[in-house]
Amino acid sequence: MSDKWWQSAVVYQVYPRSFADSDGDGIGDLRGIIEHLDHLEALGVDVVWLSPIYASPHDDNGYDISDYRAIDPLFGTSGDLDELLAGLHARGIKLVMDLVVNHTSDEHPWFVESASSPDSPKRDWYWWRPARDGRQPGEEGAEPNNWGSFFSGPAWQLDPASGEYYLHLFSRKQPDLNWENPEVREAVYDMMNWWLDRGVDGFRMDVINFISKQPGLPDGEVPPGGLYGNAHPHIAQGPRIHEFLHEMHERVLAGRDDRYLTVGEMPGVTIDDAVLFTDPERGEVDMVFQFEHVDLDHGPGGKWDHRPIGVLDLKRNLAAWQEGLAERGWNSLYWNNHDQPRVVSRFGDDGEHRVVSAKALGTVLHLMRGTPYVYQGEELGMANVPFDAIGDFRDIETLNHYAQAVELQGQPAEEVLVALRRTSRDNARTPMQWSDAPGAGFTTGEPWIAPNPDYPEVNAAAQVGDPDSVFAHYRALIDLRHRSEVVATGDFTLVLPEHEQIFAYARRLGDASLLVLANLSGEPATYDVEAVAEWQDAEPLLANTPDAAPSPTGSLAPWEAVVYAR
Ligand code: ISL
Repeated sequence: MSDKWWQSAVVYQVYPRSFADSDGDGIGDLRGIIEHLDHLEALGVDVVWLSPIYASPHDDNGYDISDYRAIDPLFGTSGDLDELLAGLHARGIKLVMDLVVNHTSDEHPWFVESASSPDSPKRDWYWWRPARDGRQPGEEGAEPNNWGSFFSGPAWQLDPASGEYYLHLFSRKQPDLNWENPEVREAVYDMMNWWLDRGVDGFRMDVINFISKQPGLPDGEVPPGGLYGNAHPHIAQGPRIHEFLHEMHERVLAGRDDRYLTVGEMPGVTIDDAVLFTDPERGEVDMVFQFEHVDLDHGPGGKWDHRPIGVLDLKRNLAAWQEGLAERGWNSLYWNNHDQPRVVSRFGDDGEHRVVSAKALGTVLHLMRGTPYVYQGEELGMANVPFDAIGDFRDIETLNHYAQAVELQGQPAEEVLVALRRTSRDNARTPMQWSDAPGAGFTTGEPWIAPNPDYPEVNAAAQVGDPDSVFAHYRALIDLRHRSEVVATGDFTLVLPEHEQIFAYARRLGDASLLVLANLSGEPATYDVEAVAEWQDAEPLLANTPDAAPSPTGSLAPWEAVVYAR
């Protein structure tokens, strides 16, 4: 079998605030997750990645942490976490925690102490800088450099007491830690060891490729029509990034056994970088989350500027990653997480073809080489949300963008809302749809964000026992990865590479091979059977329609996906 257990594993992401609410306060919690462990077991996943449950002011739904070792009372107690861990382990499921150490909350005692005085022993734990030369603190344009925050506005916040600014790449309540300071690194490694000693099985590392900043923090390029300089080239894959990640690996994971999983979230990471980050010989991380395939539909103006893309764009990009990490390193595979709009609405068809397109997209993703991630509700084919007005959104990135675009830049509100409906992170954050009960079975109270109105139709209760459901299809895909060494570790070759509707590929290992054929369009598709002659006498292994042909015929119905094995 595979040499690493995670090569044949599937990870399920739980966003606790939106998963299940056990106490009726409208916010998901740990006991809610405990109540739904059967769902995860039925799906057959191997690992749960739990988004942050630590003490937090919740400016960014827990990605702003004020105590890394405490459970936020909103989510439960430390005992609840132990019970969750035991319940998962009893079912053979591992628990991977979210590690958010590019920044802390501004309410973390480290930052409170750092901000207390320029002479504080922790002053240098964060990025404090005086006003730009010749400017008075607070004056327009006095920020130490021109960087914009990823959540709109400048990336610097003035502390009036000292007259200095601190850096925050995200919200002003998320000051960036200074990883140049060895004390900061030690404190983080200590905390990581503490969690592993407590029995968790690894970490998903938030924007971990941002921890080494370009010394000098140079100004960024201002894009046309933009208000701020782009920080990204000066913070991503910075000069010491490999050193820091290797040191972290040495200090935390190297002395332990092979049961752990580490995945680095890395916006802007390239294939060449990813090979270095994930080469096992280098001892950094097991795999990374890359963003190229989910950024393809972003125009020059960024995530709110939609650019239509086709099947060719998508499959060329995914194939390039398959090929790039074929010899060294490892891919993670995902369509969705708590930051992305729902895949069935984005690359599928959330109307007439919702079920079949959700299954087709699941099929092409899960049978590539890499470790697949399923985001809560994806296994039900949950779709984007028809948000009515700005008051329906909750996400800080979304609300800040709206305020900047409409109030500051004078863009028409209705136009901005169109972009938010399409791309807002809140599309992923509405309650998990458990049943057709009021509140979608998520809560008996008032949910913190309204459920998608399609819940009476799209929900777990309707799907779990139904062999034709999206859930059943995801379960079959997960099961196939567990059983098939070709799926886990076989080679990848794109088939019909120039086809504009069909995403097809072969996986090969020794004499065994597998053909995945998927029409990712709402029109019938034809193709040259000669190109797949090798599978004429193969067996259909899995399909998303009841009447899949016994061998490749040269045509596929809209959104039809079939897998042949020989
Ligand atoms: O892509 C981005 C920056 O290049 C951001 O849009 C996005 O926030 C990025 O994916 C980082 O996400 C992670 O860190 C954020 C948090 O809000 C997200 O929820 C998290 O997944 C800050 O902690």
